[in-house]
Amino acid sequence: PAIIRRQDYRPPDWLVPEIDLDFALDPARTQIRAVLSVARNGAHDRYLKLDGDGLVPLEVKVDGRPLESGEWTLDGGALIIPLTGDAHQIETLVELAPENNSKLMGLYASGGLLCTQCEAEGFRRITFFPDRPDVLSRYSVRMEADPARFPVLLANGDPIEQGSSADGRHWARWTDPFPKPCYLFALVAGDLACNADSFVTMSGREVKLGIWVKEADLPRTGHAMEALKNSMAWDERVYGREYDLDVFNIVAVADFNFGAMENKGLNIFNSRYILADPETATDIDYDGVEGVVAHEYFHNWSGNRVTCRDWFQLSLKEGFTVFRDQNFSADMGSHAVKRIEDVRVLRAAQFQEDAGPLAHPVRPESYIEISNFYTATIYNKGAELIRMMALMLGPERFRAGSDLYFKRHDGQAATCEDFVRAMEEGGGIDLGQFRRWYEQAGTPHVRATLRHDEATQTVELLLEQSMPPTPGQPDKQPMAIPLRTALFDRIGSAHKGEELLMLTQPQQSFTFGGFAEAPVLSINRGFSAPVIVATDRSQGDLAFLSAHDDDPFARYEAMQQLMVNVLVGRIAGQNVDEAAVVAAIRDTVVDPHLDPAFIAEAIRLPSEAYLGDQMAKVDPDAIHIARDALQRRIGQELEPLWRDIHARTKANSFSLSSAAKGARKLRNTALICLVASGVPDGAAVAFSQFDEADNMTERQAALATLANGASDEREAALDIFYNRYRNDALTLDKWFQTQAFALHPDTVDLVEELGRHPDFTLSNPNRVRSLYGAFGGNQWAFHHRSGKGYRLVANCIIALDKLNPQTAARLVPPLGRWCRFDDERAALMRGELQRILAEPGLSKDVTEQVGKSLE
Ligand code: DPP
Ligand code: ZN
Repeated sequence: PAIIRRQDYRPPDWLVPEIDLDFALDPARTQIRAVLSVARNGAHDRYLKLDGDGLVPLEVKVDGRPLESGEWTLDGGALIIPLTGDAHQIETLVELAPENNSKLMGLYASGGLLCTQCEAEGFRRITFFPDRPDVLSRYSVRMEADPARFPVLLANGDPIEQGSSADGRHWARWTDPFPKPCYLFALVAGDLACNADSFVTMSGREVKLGIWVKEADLPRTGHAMEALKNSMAWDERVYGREYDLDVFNIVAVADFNFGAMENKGLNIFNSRYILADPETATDIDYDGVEGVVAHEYFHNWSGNRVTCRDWFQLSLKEGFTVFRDQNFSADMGSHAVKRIEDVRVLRAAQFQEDAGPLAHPVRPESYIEISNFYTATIYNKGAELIRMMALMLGPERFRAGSDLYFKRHDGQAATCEDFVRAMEEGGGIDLGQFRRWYEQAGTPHVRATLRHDEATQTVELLLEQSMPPTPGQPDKQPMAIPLRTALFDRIGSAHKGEELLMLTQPQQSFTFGGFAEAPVLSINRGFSAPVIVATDRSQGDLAFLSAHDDDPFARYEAMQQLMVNVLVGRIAGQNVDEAAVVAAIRDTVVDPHLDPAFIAEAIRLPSEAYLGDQMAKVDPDAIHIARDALQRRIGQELEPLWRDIHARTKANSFSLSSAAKGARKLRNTALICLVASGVPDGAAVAFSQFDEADNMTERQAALATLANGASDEREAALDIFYNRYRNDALTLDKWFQTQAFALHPDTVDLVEELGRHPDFTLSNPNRVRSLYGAFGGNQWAFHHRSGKGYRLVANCIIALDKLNPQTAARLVPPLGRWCRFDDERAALMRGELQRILAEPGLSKDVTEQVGKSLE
């Protein structure tokens, strides 16, 4: 397949200032008439090329004149038309069968609805068009459909008129006054109910808000609506950004490749990020709804008003928008806990990506299939880059930079470089070296060594940085790394003030005076840079910080590092002091000044995958055994504490307050510890939590705890859960996911069975992710030494690729991590990758991911 390169970018040959679309909608046979006004862009004699994917032109007209079949050609799906003038009107007619569209790209059917997904390149599956984000057009859209099956007709922008046609069908016209790239086009037709509300913007305009779902789901839309209104107010307050249309609609659909899509004025969501009620949604789900609603709303400015010049700039909108939604969620809840959660995601997804064969820069240089680049690097690392700039600038200058960015590029298709330049000029900073963060893939490593000199009462902090090679980038230049740092006095348990150290050289040292005794180093506080820091701090130092650090992230990090050292040491056969971990956990749990949600985060053992990341070669079995044993010991030694917490965090009634959420989080953690201790009534306690809970957070946590064990209660709870939720797809996903995640010796066999379960289907991406996606993240089970786990996932990829290549390709990365494992496992993993690659008719999505994974 062809490789697309960033350096080959050329402005479009033809622009399309206006497009008029007419959809005669029907699941089996939809006709689409498109009228494009096209304008030659600059002086050239190149023909007009309109991208198409699987389309057959039934009619082609130029300026109203029908073309003979020899007057146009198809080239790899694209429609080629030679034109003589500088401006013409092009009309095409195509026909589609949305109900047969299993890729869920373009126009497709989901649960009786017709809907669209165009990002990145789905619009070319709807009509012939220059499908690239730097072609911006004004859209007018007419939809016509059977009013019984499709009473609601929605598109981008504002509704203009509607009516009935003579043949009993009905129609509606929507126009969007803001020029947009075609990836932001959307329409929805279906039998939908609306949660209607409104928002008055900062300039006093009233915006009509609608969340459209199946009638039965209406009671589950309240949280999403609250999140939307809070997002609108937050973007006005924090960024000065006001909504710009008179209506804002959101539609929830069951079958969706992404989490959601920011189409102008008509966001389309995976229903899992809209629907929530206490019976079916966990607190994590509630937070997911809030965060994704905010994310898509924020795209209205960072993505839509200012869009991307080309797909290499994807992080321009995604990194910035993730940064915005992270800060919004932090403001809605706890900054400390949100930061810990975000860093955990970054380390689990992005650091692994950076360390493997699919590593790529935040601004990639090339791709085969752009769908493969909706990655943790583009999104989460991209957000960290914005966060570092915001840190270096401070809030006022960062705001000045973002104001300049929006002002300068409103209505344009911009680049990452445009953003950086706006930050430099608006904020007043030189980001010359910082630009390498966009160019170099891989996670920087920083080694920090503290040397104390008693005679001069000074300390020298030596910082060294390095960056491992990544595909296509054997040698790296030093990065500009902002490290928030403090030095703690052991006696007073305080520091003299934090400093922001800029590490810009391969090696650099910083000297601090006034230390009669060697202080304790607190570094990369708040996770100020997305790097891996190694220090020479003792377990005693870490225990000290886990009790005294006033930066919550650094405190959490010290605790985690304390645990990592013990576990990795134990796996290596060293003599380790587990008692120190138990003591630190006890001290944290009983600290009355700490937020229960923070406590729950801090005392959680590092995941098996994170422990694997700390080892030269991952040994999944040894990691599981060591972690399990430490969890048991923590459970046993502090058993009365866990019983006490579990009892006293039981709430009388459900609430979504931070206090109630924190209590549930701590209660679930206490349950894990208690059950891990092996006490005879552990499973009974878990089962009664499962049985008595009035919310999904506690019910699902109890189920997950039981699923790790082998009790009778395990089977009972799984049966009850299944029977209770078998008709609720989103909740049934949790039943699959909990079993696929289970730290249980038979998980691999169970996943195989579940793949044949009558409720399992490859046609719903959420269901696929809840089984095979979750399983790929279960290190111990997936890496079963038989290789069975690899085979299961490979089988799924091969089967799914025929239906939905985009979702199939997302299952590849766990198989691509073979070089991190022993030779036997590596050979088995490579064998499966080769088996996939040998499959005839493989999509370019999967071909790219598997091909790179084998290199
Ligand atoms: N819909 C995806 C997102 O919002 C891609 N833009 O991130
Ligand atoms: Zn996004």
